[in-house]
Formats: sequence, structure tokens, C-alpha cells
Amino acid sequence: MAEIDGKRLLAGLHKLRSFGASGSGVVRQTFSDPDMAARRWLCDELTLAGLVASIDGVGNVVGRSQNPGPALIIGSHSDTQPNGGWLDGAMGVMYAIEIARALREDPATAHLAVDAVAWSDEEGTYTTFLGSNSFVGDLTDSMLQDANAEGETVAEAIERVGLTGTPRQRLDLGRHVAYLEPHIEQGPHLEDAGLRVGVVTSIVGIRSMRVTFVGEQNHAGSTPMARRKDAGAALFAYAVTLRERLAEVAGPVSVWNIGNARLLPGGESIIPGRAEMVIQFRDPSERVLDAMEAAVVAVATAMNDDGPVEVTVVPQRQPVAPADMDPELRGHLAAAAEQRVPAEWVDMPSAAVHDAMVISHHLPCAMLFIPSIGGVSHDFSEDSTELDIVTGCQVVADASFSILNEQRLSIG
Ligand code: HGY
Ligand code: MN
Ligand code: MN
Repeated sequence: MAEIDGKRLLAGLHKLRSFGASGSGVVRQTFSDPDMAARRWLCDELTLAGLVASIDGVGNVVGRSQNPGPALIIGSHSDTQPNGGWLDGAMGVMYAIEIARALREDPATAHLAVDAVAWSDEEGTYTTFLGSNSFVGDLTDSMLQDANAEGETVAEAIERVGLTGTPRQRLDLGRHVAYLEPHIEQGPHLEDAGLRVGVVTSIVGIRSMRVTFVGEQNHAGSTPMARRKDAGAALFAYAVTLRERLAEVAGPVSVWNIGNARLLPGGESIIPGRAEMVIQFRDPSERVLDAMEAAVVAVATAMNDDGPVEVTVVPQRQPVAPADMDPELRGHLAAAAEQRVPAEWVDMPSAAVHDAMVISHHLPCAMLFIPSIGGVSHDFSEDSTELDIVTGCQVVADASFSILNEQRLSIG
């Protein structure tokens, strides 16, 4: 089996961390200067790894092995949340580069084809899984009109960073046989159980809805309470009622979160005439997601019936359905984990969403997790041990070898 170079992997991760570094975390949102600088650096790294590398028309960085297929695609995303951790996405990208290098450096595996990717906008700064949706041909024109919090659309951002007209890389079913996405768990389960590796069974579905409240802006002192149409008061009342309703329809692992709540104009002496929030919810079952979405709408309808504030609900992002990982690929990851960390691995679901959900509609996919310290992610303090980072990469490298070997044997 090709042995990965742990020191080289960690050095690359710390270099990638430097693009948008902020304390112990990273601020590298899609199409920002740090994001594009990181993508250019990744292009160079992929080239050094012997791959033919380019940034495509939506910002994906794709390194294509010069070996003929069958080819494995390995990777993740290189963009981050506004308050991102240094490993979320980045680790899978650097695993891909290290594995491509290690297989190429070992004469016994130098003939194998591993393509490496860093997807664009996994974190939804602009739209839903921009890079992986584009790669599989599911990017719609309306998604190109989705915008970030500042109102810049995907199309405008692509123009701004100079990618307009650049070809978009696409899945090649005549070459690509599987996609592996290594990732940190972003939750507490592996650490709580004292385990080193998670082999992902399935990934939750996710939906988000924007709820808007329109009342009347007025003076916070001279307007009698009984005559107010307070959009802010309506938002808070809605949020409390909604949590109760969601708890009634939720499944055992359902989660929900209120984000981007705003009172407008927001001064303490002004009754807010407008308020808005985004409610995001996730569950492994479409039926439960449907029930949760119905609750979001029902609470708004009841509030409209009572008045005095008008409440509207619209989808914030395209929903993403739950996705199962490929059993055969999982078997390769499980066998490699059992070899490297016997009895210290487990099959587990993913409560975070990933590009593998999008790819899995077109190509067999699998994911490997390593533990997150304290189960923390989407926070500057996100971290994992160096041992777990390096071990995870070796397990994925071993599985990559066995998957491609099996493919070549089956082709004959
Ligand atoms: O939110 C998520 O699950 C992912 O980290 N973007
Ligand atoms: Mn991620
Ligand atoms: Mn994330």
C-alpha cells in the first residue's frame, strides 16, 4: 500500500489555513480574495502532484490525473463559513492532493488515476452546492442569480473574479468510477466513543426557509402599545411558537436553527417595521422534513390570521434530499479502517451536509470522518489531533488503492 507523508499533509493544511487566517480559524468565503488566492495555490499544488490542474468556470479547482481511467475523484470544499474552522472542507482537499502524490510516488500504484477537487461554495455563501452541482450538470440558471448577504449574485461574482467564460469541469462517467469525501465529523460522537474513524452510512437532508414580518415602523415612545404593528415582537413570538411546533413533529435526530435574524431598521427608539429570519432544519427522512416545513408555514398562517403583522415564508435555498452512501465503497473504507485502527472505527450517519449528497445522484460516493475535538465546528476553535488527521488520510489512501485495484481487475 502507498504510504502517505503525514508531515507533508500537515504542512499543506497549515499553508491552506493561512489563506484567510483569523486567530485559530479561517475566514475564506466563496469568491473572496482569500478564497481565490487559496484556489490559485491549490492549482499549483495539484500541478506539483502531477495532475493537470485548473480553476473552472464556477471556481472549482480540479486536478486530473494523467493516468487513464478508471479514476477515483477525491476531495471536498475549500471555502469556509464566515467564522470557519481550518479543517472543514480543507482537510478533504489536502487529503486528495496527498493521496494523489503518494500513489504516484509508489511504483506499485503510480498507474492508478486519482482526480482531486476543491469544490466551490459548499457553505452556501451564494447558493446550494454551487461547485458540485455544476460538476454533475445540475446547476440551474436561477441558481446563478442567487446572491450572498451583500446582494452580489453568483453570476456577478464569477464576473468579478474573472471566471466568466471559463469552461466548467464536468463529471466523466467514462472515466470516473467513484467519489470519496474525507471530512471532520463536526460533531461529538467519535470523540465521545473514543473512536478514530467514522465510515458514513447516510447524510441528512436539509431545507431552509426565509420568514419575513412586515408591520409599521413608528416611534418607540409615543406609540401606545395597543396600536403597534411591531415586526420585531412578531418575529420573537413566531420563533417561540415554532420551536414548540417543530418539537411536536421532529424525529429523534431532527435539528433546526434560526439564523440571520434582523430587525429593521433596528434602532432602540424605533418600532421595527420589518423583521426577517432564516429557519434551517435537517433530518434523515423526507417525511419528517415535510412535516417540519408544514409547521414553519402553519405558524405563519396562524399569525397572519391573528394580525397585526403580515408574515411570509419563502424557500431560502434549494432543498437537498437525504443521501445514502454506496455500500461497496463503504466496505473498502471499513476494511482499510479495520486494518489501520482495528475496532476503533464505526459506521455512522452524517448530521452535516456535504457535496457527496449532490454527487451521489450521479456516481457512487462514500465519506470518511475523523473526530472533531469537543465536537466543535463552524467555529474558529474547530480542531482535530494531528494523529487523527494523518491516520484518516492513510485509511482513505488504502481504500483508494483497493477501490481502483478492484475496478481494474473487473475491467480485466
Ligand atoms: O452546514 C453544513 O452541514 C456544512 O458544514 N456546510
Ligand atoms: Mn464541510
Ligand atoms: Mn461547513
